[in-house]
Amino acid sequence: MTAQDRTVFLSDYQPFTHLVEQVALTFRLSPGATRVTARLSLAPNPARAGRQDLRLDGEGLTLLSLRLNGAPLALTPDETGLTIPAGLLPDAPFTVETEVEIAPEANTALEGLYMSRGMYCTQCEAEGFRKITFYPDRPDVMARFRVRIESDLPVLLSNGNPAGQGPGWAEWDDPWPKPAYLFALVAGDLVAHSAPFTTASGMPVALNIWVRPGDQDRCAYAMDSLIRSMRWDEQVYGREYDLSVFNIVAVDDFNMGAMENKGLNIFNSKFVLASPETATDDDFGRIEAIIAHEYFHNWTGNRITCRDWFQLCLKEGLTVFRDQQFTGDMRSHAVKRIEDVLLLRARQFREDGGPLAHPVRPDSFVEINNFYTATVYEKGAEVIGMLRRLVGDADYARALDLYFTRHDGDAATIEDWLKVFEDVTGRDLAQFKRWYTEAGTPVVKVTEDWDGATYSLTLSQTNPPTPGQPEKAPKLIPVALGLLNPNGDEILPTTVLELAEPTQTFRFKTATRPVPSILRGFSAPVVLERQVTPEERAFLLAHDTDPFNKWEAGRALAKDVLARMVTEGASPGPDWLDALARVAFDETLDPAFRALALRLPAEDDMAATLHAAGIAPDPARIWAERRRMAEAVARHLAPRLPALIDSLAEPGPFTPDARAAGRRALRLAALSLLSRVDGGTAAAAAHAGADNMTEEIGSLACLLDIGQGAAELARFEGRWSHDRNVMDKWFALQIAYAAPDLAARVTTALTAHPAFDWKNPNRFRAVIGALSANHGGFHHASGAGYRLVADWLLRLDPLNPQTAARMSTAFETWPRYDTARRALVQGELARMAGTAGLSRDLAEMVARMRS
Ligand code: 0A1
Ligand code: ZN
Repeated sequence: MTAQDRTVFLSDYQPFTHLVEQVALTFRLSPGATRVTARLSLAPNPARAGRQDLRLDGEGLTLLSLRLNGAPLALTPDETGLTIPAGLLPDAPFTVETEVEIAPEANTALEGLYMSRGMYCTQCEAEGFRKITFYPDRPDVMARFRVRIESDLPVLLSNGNPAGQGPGWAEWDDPWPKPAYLFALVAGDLVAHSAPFTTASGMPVALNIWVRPGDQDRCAYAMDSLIRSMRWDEQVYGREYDLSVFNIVAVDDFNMGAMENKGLNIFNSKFVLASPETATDDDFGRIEAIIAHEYFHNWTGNRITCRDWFQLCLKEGLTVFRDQQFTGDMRSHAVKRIEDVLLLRARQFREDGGPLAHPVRPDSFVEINNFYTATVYEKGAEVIGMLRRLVGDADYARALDLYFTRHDGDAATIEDWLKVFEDVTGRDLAQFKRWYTEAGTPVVKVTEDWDGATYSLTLSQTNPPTPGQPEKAPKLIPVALGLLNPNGDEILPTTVLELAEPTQTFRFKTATRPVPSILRGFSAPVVLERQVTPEERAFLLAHDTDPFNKWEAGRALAKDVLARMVTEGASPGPDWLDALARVAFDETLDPAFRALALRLPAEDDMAATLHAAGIAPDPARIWAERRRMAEAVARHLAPRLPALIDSLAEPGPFTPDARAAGRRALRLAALSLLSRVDGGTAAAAAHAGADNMTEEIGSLACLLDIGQGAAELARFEGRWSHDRNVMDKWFALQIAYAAPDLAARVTTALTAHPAFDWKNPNRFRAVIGALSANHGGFHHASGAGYRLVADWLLRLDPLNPQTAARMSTAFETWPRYDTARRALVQGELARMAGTAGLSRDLAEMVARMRS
């Protein structure tokens, strides 16, 4: 069967034939032979006329017994499930009981019930429940679950509220109807870091973070983040928690970041465990954001879920948007926005501009796991940000209240979501909906004119073709605009222009020619094209009152400089270097912002930019020129760097708050520059004296970047070999900082390291993912980078198709490069496609990238 034979279409949606009122599950846990009994209370669905067969999904299950209303049935399942013919089914409510056997210890795909270092855990989103028992495994089938777990392990957890326990067993009852993808079970030798919480309306909740013995002293930050998330959702969205317990479990083997199972979130341990010695500021930030994200899903995802998997952005886009708001409130809105846009451009624009482009709400898929993408998540969040800007904060709040009251308990759609905004505002959102249904990043061209009295701004949009969508109608694009006087005063505060036509002109009365600040706050996920002089960019960098556009001006300047270095062999001029220095040493600016301003454009970003300008990027040259740029900046700033570094030293013990983290980020940015001129002296000293992981690894990176740090690397390994999450950093760092000619060789050497446990997704990503992200190394002209990544994907695929498929996106950018590199990538894609037994996951990805 080819990948395409299994295509699922949104247009084929039909409600399920039956309703599931109640599910009773019993698990008798055993690594090689777990018994699962399921008792489903069913009734015909009145939404489906006539008698219908009952189709239950089930994969890899050994069926031991099957009963209908208590009477044994002799039916044989097929490869993907079990059908009970309509003729056998009563017209009234009935029960189906099954007993199956599964082998969690043999489950390397980490989907369904599996084992991670002696502990049982589950991952059911999107379609993992069918690997546990026969069931209608689709999100619009919502049922009440009662679960009994039998095992000698001390901690036995499932969704909902505890409903009794004794030696060797525990029961759980979840009062909230839920789809099967939110089911979870954990059993293990675990300890809890616990805290009490009382909801706004006075309901007590026991909060527990379950970890392996020895890790409980690394849960405080996750717990603090959880409590702040719960309070924030009450205060900002009016949403309270709804069970007597909230459990989080940390597991070492996990395909993704974390999972929002009702009342029992399961986390990749790297997004829970943190101490100053083991976690960087970035880790602390990610823990806070992911804890919030999963918690926020309790309302946006669980109480209101998705009708079908095409609606994935309904829960993911909204929940990402909410976690972004939360982080902004906790830390800095300006810094958070810049970081989010960097990520959006690096991942989503890249996806949208290549063979894997798809709409925020796709209309077909082969394997749904392949659609947990930057487009669904990050662009899905951008679409909500645009909607909020268009309707305003007050109507956004009213629309969300209506969404929660109207759809609580529903499996909803994007149409339902947009309808609440239409009902609250009276606006017709038909044109806006194209953001959900059409892929691709719009390009907005800007031209302007000033006649002495009126300033005219003309905006034109083009919507580039994407796979399967050659033609597109114009979108509704909110363009936030401010106008500045040449003296820096703001003459028009931020105003939202609505670009709805292919071309529109907006006019403003002004007696001076203004400097426009366009797309403030990155008000729409578009590419802005405008001829701007370096002087005007420098002016905006110095004077823009919008922090995002202030940063963006500096970014655009740096990209222009680097582009000219790559294409013309130019050198960074004093104007740009001075402008950068002014920001770097401006004490009135947030250190975190200054650190971001000092970050040079990424190589992959430069490659995309050159490609957009019609130039085939040369990765080796981009790498070399970017280094030359860093050296020029370092020389220019050098005299003032030691004082800056000293002034940013944090007195007293480490705190993970945003203020301290921002100071460390700027200090490390300065240290990295200084290393290029002092031979690494300051970085080596900082490394030797580091008392936290941010400084320890940050200073080590400085050394590796200048070809030093061998002794430090060895010491680091000796010190941290017992800690998996820290050792992931050790693996990744060496590859990230390897020069293009060496990257594949360094990677190969590390894959021979005894600690390279490639079946562990975190370790696999730390090594193979790091090579994919090393632009010069991955795209090396020899093809060694491509070959090595493809080899390892082929090796991982039979064991863990989901992670193999996800990581294959490394190849999605091939159309940007020269014919030789394209041929090399096509060769690897063809080799993968031609491999016998390729998973559906990887086969779909490879097929999409080849076409
Ligand atoms: N819903 C989760 C993401 C997720 C999706 C699939 C998974 O399967 C391995 C795991 C997690 C989230 O958005 O956090
Ligand atoms: Zn999510």
